Amino acid sequence: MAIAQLTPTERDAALASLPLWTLAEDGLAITRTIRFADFAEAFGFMARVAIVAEKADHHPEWFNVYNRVEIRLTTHDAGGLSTRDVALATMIDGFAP
Ligand code: HBI
Repeated sequence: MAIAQLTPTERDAALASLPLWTLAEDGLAITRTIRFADFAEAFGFMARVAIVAEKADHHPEWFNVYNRVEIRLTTHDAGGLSTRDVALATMIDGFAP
């Protein structure tokens, strides 16, 4: 299903509501790095996010080493940021320590 990219105004408003996220250099994604106590905590977080992401059919790009999870959110179907990324980032913030 096609979904629209956020306009620059919508993107700025979204970033203002997500202070822990950074706009990627290409402007097409938002990123956040989260550190946990250890690998078990990091992986538990990823499992919780994965369940909700799968239900929403919107999936993070992420990279994990031990206690660190680097996350990048973008909407491939839109070629950039969409409301789906904002919703997923908000959900992720709710699971993060
Ligand atoms: N996840 N981040 C992200 N972006 C998408 O556009 C996307 C997705 N998960 C599934 C999905 N799109 C489906 O709509 C199909 O395009 C696979």
